[in-house]
Amino acid sequence: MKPGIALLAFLPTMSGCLLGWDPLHELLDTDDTGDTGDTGDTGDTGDTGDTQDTSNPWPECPLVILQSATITLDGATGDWDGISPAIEDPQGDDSSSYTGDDIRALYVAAGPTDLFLRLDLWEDVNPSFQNDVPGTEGRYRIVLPNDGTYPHLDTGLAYDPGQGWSLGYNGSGPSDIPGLSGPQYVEAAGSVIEIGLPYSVIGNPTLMMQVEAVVENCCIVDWIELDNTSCINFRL
Ligand SMILES: [Ca+2]
Ligand SMILES: [Ca+2]
Ligand SMILES: [Ca+2]
Repeated sequence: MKPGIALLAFLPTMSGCLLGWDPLHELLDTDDTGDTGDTGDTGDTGDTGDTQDTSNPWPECPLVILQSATITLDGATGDWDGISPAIEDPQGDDSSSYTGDDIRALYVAAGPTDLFLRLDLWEDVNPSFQNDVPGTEGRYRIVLPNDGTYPHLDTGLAYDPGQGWSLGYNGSGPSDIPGLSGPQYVEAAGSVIEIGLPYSVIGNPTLMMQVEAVVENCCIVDWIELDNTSCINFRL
C-alpha cells in the first residue's frame, strides 16, 4: 500500500470486469494473490486474472480506462495510434487576443515507467508563452489531483528561449515536486505537446481525479484561463 492520505478513502476494493493480464494493473495490485509472471510488483511472479477497477469515485468526471503505450516525446503522434482522445474540446472557445490557446484534445496513456499526456491544439503551439511579463505571458497546464505523494500535482509548461519547451511552472503549492522541472519531460511540435511524467517522480499515484487541461495568460494583471477542458478521472 502507498502512504495513507485522505484520498485513499475513495479507493474501493477491487472489483469490475475481468480483463486478464494488464500492465496498467500492476500499480494497483497489492495482494499478489494468484499472480504468476508479471513485472512491476515486488514479489509477484505472474499475473493471470487480475481485475481492473472500473468504478468511478468522482462521477462528476467520466472515468477513462488507460491504455498502455510507450511514447517518444517528439511532438509526432504515430506512437499514439489506436489511442482515443480522453477529452475533446471545441474549436473557437479560446481568446481572440492570443494564438496557440485553443485546446483540441487531451490524450493519456500509461507507459512502463511514465504517465504520458498529449495536448492537441486547433493551431500551433505558441512559443511566446513563456510564463512571464506581457509579450511573453502564457502557459499550458495539466492539473492532475491524485492519491499519491503529491496530491496537488499541477504541471505547467512554457517555452524557455534557453532550453525550449520545459516543465517548471508547476504551481503544485505546498507539495511542489522535487525534480519535476526541465525540458526532459516535454516536447512540442506543430499543434501537439507531449509530456512524460515518471511515476517515481510524481509520487506513484494510483488514482487521478478531476484531471483537466488549461491554457492561461500567466502572468499578467488580468490573469485568466484562455481555454480549458472538461474533466476526467483515471486509475494507474
Ligand atoms: Ca511522440
Ligand atoms: Ca486564440
Ligand atoms: Ca478549445
